Amino acid sequence: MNGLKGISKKKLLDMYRMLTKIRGVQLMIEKLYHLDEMKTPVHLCLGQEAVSVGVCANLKREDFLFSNHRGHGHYLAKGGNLNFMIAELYCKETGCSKGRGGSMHLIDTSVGLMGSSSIVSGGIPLAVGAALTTLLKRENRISVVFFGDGASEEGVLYESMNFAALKKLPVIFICENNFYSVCSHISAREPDSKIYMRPKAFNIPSKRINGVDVLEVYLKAREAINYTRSGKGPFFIEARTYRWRGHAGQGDEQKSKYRKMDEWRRWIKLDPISKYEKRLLKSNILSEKLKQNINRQIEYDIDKAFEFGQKSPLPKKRDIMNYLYG
Ligand SMILES: Cc1ncc(C[n+]2csc(CCOP(=O)(O)OP(=O)(O)O)c2C)c(N)n1
Ligand SMILES: [Mg+2]
Repeated sequence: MNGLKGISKKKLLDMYRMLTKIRGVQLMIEKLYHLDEMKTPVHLCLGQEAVSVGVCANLKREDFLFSNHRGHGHYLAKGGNLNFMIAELYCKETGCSKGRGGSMHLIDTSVGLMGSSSIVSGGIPLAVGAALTTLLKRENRISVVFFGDGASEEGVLYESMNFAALKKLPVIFICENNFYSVCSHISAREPDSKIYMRPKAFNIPSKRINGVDVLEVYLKAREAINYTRSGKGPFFIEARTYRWRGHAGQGDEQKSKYRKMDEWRRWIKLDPISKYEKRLLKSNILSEKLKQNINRQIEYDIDKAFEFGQKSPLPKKRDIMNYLYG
């Protein structure tokens, strides 16, 4: 049965579940972070959930994904294991990076997450390299990289786009433009903030999209992914979104110092989840009962994941040299 805009009911509900899951996980991390048991800096993606969900809902397990420091939503939406992600935040042996990476260095090749990098823009050339491998091996998968507006100011993006366009590589660049790099607004950093116009200099097709509307993200990402999967080369998406909290950690005590408060309030009202939820309820795709069941299940899974993370063992001292290369 068709739901909205020709998208199946199952897909619509899967996206609702994933949005709700990512939101719930972020709120729980924020709630428990002050206990100082998660020995890792955290960069919450509250407010930005629709970009991860809308893009990844179009990807296959074997597609490569590269992420950045704000990567919880990317990992979960790609099919990542919640228990393993939370254990990683507790730096436990059972974490997806065996407790060696923490929040900014998630990796799980079993679902195609080839790594998240704390080096701003660090994932971009890796995604292009992975796309080159795919092309040379004639495999049928694409490579996708998420990065921020701040990363779009790094020179490596332009080298990477040039090479990707030259070789028609199957790579999709997703820039999550949340307008801030730490505390600097984009208008204080760039003379012209039309990020999506820059790929055009390399003949890479690009689009600016509304990153708080999951249906728009899903549909526009689908177009981009179909284009790239069919062998036509790279595609670039600038998804405009907003980070609700500070750059790192809980809350945002500094927000009135570097943000305009009416800007903040306007974006909070554009909450990607409540708007989507209302739409689903109105179209009878979601009922109050189903909503409650979904939310209850997610709360249960989140509680279990935190319990798993807390109770899991730390890596052993004798294994300290494992996974080092030199
Ligand atoms: C190469 C490099 N430069 C600077 C930093 C410090 N730094 C960490 S996150 C960040 C801001 C990145 O902003 P953006 O790419 O927009 O991502 P967002 O935090 O907004 O999601 C900076 C400057 C870094 N980690 N790596
Ligand atoms: Mg940013």
